[in-house]
Amino acid sequence: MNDKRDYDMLYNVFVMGDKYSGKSSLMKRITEDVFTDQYDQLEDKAKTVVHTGKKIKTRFWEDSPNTRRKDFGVPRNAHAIIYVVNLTDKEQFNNLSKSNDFADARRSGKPIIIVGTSSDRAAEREITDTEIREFAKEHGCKYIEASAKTGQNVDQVLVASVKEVMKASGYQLNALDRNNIKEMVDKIKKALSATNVPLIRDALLNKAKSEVAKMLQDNHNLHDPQIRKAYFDELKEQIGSDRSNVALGIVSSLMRDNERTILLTRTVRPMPEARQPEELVSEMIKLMKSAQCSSPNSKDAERELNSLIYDIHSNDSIDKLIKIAERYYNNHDANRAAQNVMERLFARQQDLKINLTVS
Ligand SMILES: Nc1nc2c(ncn2[C@@H]2O[C@H](COP(=O)(O)OP(=O)(O)OP(=O)(O)O)[C@@H](O)[C@H]2O)c(=O)[nH]1
Ligand SMILES: [Mg+2]
Repeated sequence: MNDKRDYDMLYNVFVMGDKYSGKSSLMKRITEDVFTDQYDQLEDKAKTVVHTGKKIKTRFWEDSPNTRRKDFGVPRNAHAIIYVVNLTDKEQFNNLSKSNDFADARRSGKPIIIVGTSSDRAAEREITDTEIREFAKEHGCKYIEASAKTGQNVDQVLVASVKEVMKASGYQLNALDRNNIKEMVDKIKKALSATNVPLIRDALLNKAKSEVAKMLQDNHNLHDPQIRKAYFDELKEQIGSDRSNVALGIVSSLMRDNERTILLTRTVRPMPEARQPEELVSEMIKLMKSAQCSSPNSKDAERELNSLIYDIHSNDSIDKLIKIAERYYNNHDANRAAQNVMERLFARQQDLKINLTVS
C-alpha cells in the first residue's frame, strides 16, 4: 500500500502537428486554462480528471517535428495522438496527406484525434469544415474544431482523448491492481531469496505459491477476461524488462492455472442458455438500463449483467441472443441499451474465440 501515485490511471497523449500549428497553446489551454501569445518550443503538461470514480491523469506531450528521428515513429508509451492543424493555414491541411508524421501516427495503430485550431480567427480561415471532416473520416480519426484563444471545445478535446484511449485499450490497471500484482510477486521473491538450503527453500516457495493461488482465487475481478488480460500484459511487460526474474514467471504460471480453473468451473456451472433466449435478452436490456442510470443499484446491475454475459459459452447461443437484441434495437424504446448489450455480446464472442485457443 505504499503507492504514492496521485492517480489510478495514466494516459499519455502525444501531440503532433506542423510547426506553429498551435500544439503548445492547445495543451496550455486544456491543462491550465490560459492562453498567451508567448511562444514555447516543447511542452509536457498533465491534467487529472475524475471519470467513473477513477482519477485519470492525462499527460500531454508535444512532438518536435524538426528534431524527431524519422525512423523513430510515435513513442510506444503513447496511448493516443492529437494531431493539430491550424485552420488558417491551408498548407498544413495539404501537408496532412503527404506528411511522414501523419503516416507515422496512422501506422502506430493508436487512436488519433485531429484538432482544427484557431477557430476564433474565422475571417482568416483557409480550411473548410467539410474538407477536414471528410479527411478525418476517411482516415478513421475523430475530428474536433477548437480554439486555444477562446477556449471553445478544448474540454471536448480532453474528454475525447480519454474516451478514445479507454475504448482502444480495454481495461486499464488501477493502483489497486498494480499493488495486487506487486504483492504476489514480492511473496514469491521473498520465498526464493530466504535461504540457500534447498529443502527449506522449496517448502517456503510452496507455501508462498499456495498463498498467491489463494489471492488469485479470491480476486473475482479475474473472472473478467479483459481484466485478466491486463494482469497478464503487466506481468509480461515486467518479465520482458527483466528476464532473470523467476518470481514473475512463477506468478504468471499460477495465473494460468487460475485461468484454467475459472474456465473449468464455468463449464460445470448451470448455463444461462438453459433459459429461454427471449427472457435472457429482455433481462439483459433491463439490467443495462439500470446500469446506465446513476442510482445506487447501478453497480449491482452492471455486475449482474456481466456475470450473465460471461456465463454464456456457446457462440451459437450468442448469435441467437444478438438477433433478439437486434429486434429490441429496432422496435423498442430501448435501442441504446440494446445496442450496448449487442456490443457486449460481440465482445463475449471474441473472448470465447480467444479462450478456445488458450485452453
Ligand atoms: N488566435 C489564435 N491563435 C492561436 C491559437 N492557437 C495558437 N495560436 C497562436 O499561434 C502561434 C503558434 O502557437 P504554438 O502553440 O506555439 O504552436 P506550436 O505548434 O506549439 O509550435 P511549435 O512548438 O513551434 O511547433 C502562437 O502565436 C499562438 O499564440 C488559437 O486557437 N487562436
Ligand atoms: Mg510548441
